[in-house]
Amino acid sequence: MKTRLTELLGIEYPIIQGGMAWVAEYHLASAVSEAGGLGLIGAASAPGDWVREQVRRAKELTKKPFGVNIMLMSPYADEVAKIMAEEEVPVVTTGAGSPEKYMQMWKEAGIRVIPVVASVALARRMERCGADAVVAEGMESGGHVGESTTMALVPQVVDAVEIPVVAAGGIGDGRGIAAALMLGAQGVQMGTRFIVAKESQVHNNYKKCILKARDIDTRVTGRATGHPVRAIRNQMTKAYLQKEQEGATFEELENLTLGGLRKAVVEGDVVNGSVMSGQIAGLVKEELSCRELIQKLVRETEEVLCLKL
Ligand code: TUI
Repeated sequence: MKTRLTELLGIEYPIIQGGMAWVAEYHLASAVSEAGGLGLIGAASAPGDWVREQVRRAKELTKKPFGVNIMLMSPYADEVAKIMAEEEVPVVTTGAGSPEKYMQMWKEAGIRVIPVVASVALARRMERCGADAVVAEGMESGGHVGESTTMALVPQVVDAVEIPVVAAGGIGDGRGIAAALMLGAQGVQMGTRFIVAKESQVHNNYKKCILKARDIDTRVTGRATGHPVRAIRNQMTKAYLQKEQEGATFEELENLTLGGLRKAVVEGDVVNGSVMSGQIAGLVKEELSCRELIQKLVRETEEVLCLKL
């Protein structure tokens, strides 16, 4: 499955594992890279020391390329950005903002930079400032989401830029990967599917929640605060949406979600925590190792595209 993305990154398959906050740590990232995809460590809102340690652990477990996702709203973003250059991390992806101010430093360190974008305008800006590729992420994805769907966003970004485009949001199996390639993407990024991988260290309650979710079980909270976040519906999303409708203040709403993801991932509190997940949760029915999963995805994609002999 050679594409411009596999060539750019030196990986076997055009499959990136999303750099999900709290979920994407070095065990998962290194397993995905070892299996021929690109594994990412999610720096989320963690301090620099934690991220540096994660990077060093990943380097011990794989000699293949891996990356780090930097969540640009993090108070530690500046510090983590510098560590990327010091540790010569092969690939950096970014989310929830524009990484323009770090671009020169990363390019000088030889890092491949792949910002996640939710609009054509940001994709163009990222290309102009030197991005090597972009991830075009539709609102079917879990966590912080934009406005457009993957089906609408990806071909528009593909037409707008010359650099490779990676599709994300709503992709859960080989049919989704094949569809993304048909839209002109050079690869995919998948998050939710990897939460349930054997190597994923998330609490078993979180995995069970995704395994039993149906197509209609996610909700987007925070549209009113400007921080829309998709998660599996539970007591927290219900209370949040009710308060949001009643015109609650930003602080009241933030208090409901504060630390919610950690609560769900680490403590397994899937009732009051934030069980971030994409809309494809209903497609996820089994816990596989990263190698089994990636092999299955590649097989399914080839079958759909009739590439198999
Ligand atoms: O970043 C994500 N997804 C995330 S980050 C996250 S951590 C979090 N935890 C609790 C509350 C809120 C966040 C969970 N999920 N995806 C990448 C992404 N980036 N999606 C959309 C965007 C985006 C949105 C606006 C990127 C840039 C942007 O505007 C930047 C600009 O300057 O125009």
